[in-house]
Formats: sequence, C-alpha cells, structure tokens
Amino acid sequence: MTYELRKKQLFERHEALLSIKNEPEEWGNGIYERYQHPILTAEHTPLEWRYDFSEKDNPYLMQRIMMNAVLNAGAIKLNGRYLLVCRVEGADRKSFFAVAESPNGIDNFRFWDEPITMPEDLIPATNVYDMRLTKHEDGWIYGVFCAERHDDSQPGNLSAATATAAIARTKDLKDWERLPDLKSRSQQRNVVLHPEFVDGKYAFYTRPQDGFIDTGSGGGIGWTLVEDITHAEVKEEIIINPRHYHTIQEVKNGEGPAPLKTQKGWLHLAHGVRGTADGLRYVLYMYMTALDDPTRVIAQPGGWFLVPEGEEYVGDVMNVAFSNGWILDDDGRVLIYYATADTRLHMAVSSLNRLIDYCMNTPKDGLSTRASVETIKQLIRKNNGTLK
Ligand code: M1P
Repeated sequence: MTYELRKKQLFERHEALLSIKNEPEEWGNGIYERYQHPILTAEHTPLEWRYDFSEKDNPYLMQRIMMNAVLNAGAIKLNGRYLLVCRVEGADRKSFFAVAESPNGIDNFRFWDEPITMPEDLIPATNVYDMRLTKHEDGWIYGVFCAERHDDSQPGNLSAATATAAIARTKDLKDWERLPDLKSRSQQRNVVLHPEFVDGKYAFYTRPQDGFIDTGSGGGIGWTLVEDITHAEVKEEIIINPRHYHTIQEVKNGEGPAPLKTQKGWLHLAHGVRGTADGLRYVLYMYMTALDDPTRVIAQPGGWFLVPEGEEYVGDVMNVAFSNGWILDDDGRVLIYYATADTRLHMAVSSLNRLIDYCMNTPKDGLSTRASVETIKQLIRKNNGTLK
C-alpha cells in the first residue's frame, strides 16, 4: 500500500472514531443515564500531534509521539459551546491540558488544534493535571489544578513528590494568566474555587494531605477563605466533609467540579477512596451544602453515586472513577464527565431536579450494618404498606 493511501485510511479511521454517535444506556438507575461509548480516549487526539506526515522523514508512518490517556476534564459551557479542558497524558507520563469541543456536549468531541501552553509559575512544575474550571462572579474563568514537583528535601528518593494547587485564569480558555500557587502548610490536591464571593472573599475547597499520595492527618474536604487571589494563601482551613471509618471515603476524598447553585443548596460531586486487598477504589459521591453557609452539609446520600462498570474497571489505574467537570445546561440537564481507570473519559446525563431529589431523599449512611438493615426494612415496609 502506498504511503498516501495508508495516510488516507488513517484519517478515515480517525474520523470514523470521532464521529461515532453516542447513545444513552437503556436501563440506568433512574438517577442518571450513562452513555455507551467513552467520549474521549488517547485515540481521539489529533493525528497531527502524533504523526510526522512527511513521507521523506517518516517513511514507515510511525507515531512519533504516542498518547497514553485522556482523562479528568474540567468542563464549561461558554458562549453556547461545550468545552472540556482535558488532562491528556503522553507516553512519556507528562500530562498537559487540551481543549476538546463538542456541538452537543455528548459526542463528536474534537480537540482544538494545539494543546494549552500554560504559563509557568516561579517554580516550574514537572507535571500538571486535573483542572477544575470555575466561572467566578468576578468575571474571570479560573482553572485550579495540581502542580507536581520533585520533593527536593529528599534528594535520594526519586519518587518523592509534592502536590500544590496551581491557579490560572482566562476569558476564553486560549490565553491564560498564571497566578502564584496557593500557599499552604500542607500539600494540596483537588482544590476547587467556589463560584461566588463569601464574606467578600474568594473561597476554596481544599484537600490537605501530609504526603503526595497519603492524606495522613488531612481530614477530608476542607474550606478556606482568601482575600487576594493573586497571592492566595491558606491561613485558616476547616474540614467540611470529613473522611469516615468504613465508608466509601475512609482513606481520602476530594471535591470534584465546582459546585452547582440550586434553590435547595449547593450541589457537590466528589470522589471517595477506600482501601481494598487489591489497592485503592475510587468512587464518586454527592453531597449538598446550605446556600447561606456553604460549609454546612445539609444532605449526603449514603454510599457511592457512580462507580466503574464492566470495561471501565480496566486501565492504567484499575478501579478508579474520577470527575472534575460537569455542565448545567440551559434546559436543566446536568452533563457529568467522568474518567475511569485514569485512562479515558465518559459521560452520564442527569438533571438538576433529579440530582437534588437523589441528594435529599436517598437514605444517608447509618455507619453500621444494623443501621443499613433497618433502612432497607423501612423501605420494604413502606412498599408493602406496613410502615408505621
Ligand atoms: O489515580 C486516581 C486519582 O488519584 C489522584 O486523586 P487523589 O489525590 O484523590 O488521590 C489524582 O492523581 C487523580 O488525578 C487520579 O485520577
């Protein structure tokens, strides 16, 4: 086969992948509908990012730069356009940010021509990932993400790293202004900017952690107020959604996307982590906080909201569901973007009303077997008319 013919077929196959129509599953759980196909994978990245299309320089039509994964995307609807700021990971293990756009938020996602060039901070990071997008009432769109650096206090340990919350802002997702990283005594990952001022200050959801992986004494999802976002510092930090023994958030948890404001309270999507004999299990869960006090949890359904299913379990980091992006659409639908196994990106669709109902009316975790059995029995009795 000639070079030109192989190249043509390569583009045709890629176009066929990009234009697959995605359909919702037929039977869900009533809370949301998952879509059948992953919306973005490494194979969706533009061919121009991976191939040198000069026959002279690349006669074998090899991938010169391979891609490993597309995962953990921030999401926003901007001027009617559905946009994801994806974490794309190359074969070299470096993550970078790239915008993918879809005409309907569900399928036909296509990457913009080039990845984002994120201006570097005073201390350049080795790796950046997991951007949370917040359309703040100050008029900026903020991207808060993890900046990872080698921990130079342990020169002999090649795996020693630090996690810091990096902050950047933009109006269009094209040009970014980098602000200094969030100053904090502890390491921080999964930091998210609240969309409104609270007491005239910027408010951040935090996730203090002693080490790069272990949260250690970090008690859960935290909260801090910051006067000047151009010199953001965690001075006082409270835990608003703690870890708890023998729950889905025993080992760690972290805020997902920026919360959605509803008439009943702030709606939150988060991830919880537990240990198993086979390693960590990452699942998604939801909770709500009060409108007049976003630090006060007013509802939290027991257990997980979404877990990996079937093939979703398999990938680079098995047994992981993770989300840092959702879009509240004009018609009340909530488009939830989630990654599985740190490998690919999927979506599920619900609505604001359904998610509020789920949060307000799902029994909470009674924290013991006895309480769980009692909750199940109450539902049985309600259904057979014997509930007193
Ligand atoms: O590998 C699972 C996830 O691990 C981290 O999340 P956390 O800080 O809560 O442990 C992040 O690296 C995330 O990107 C990754 O998906």
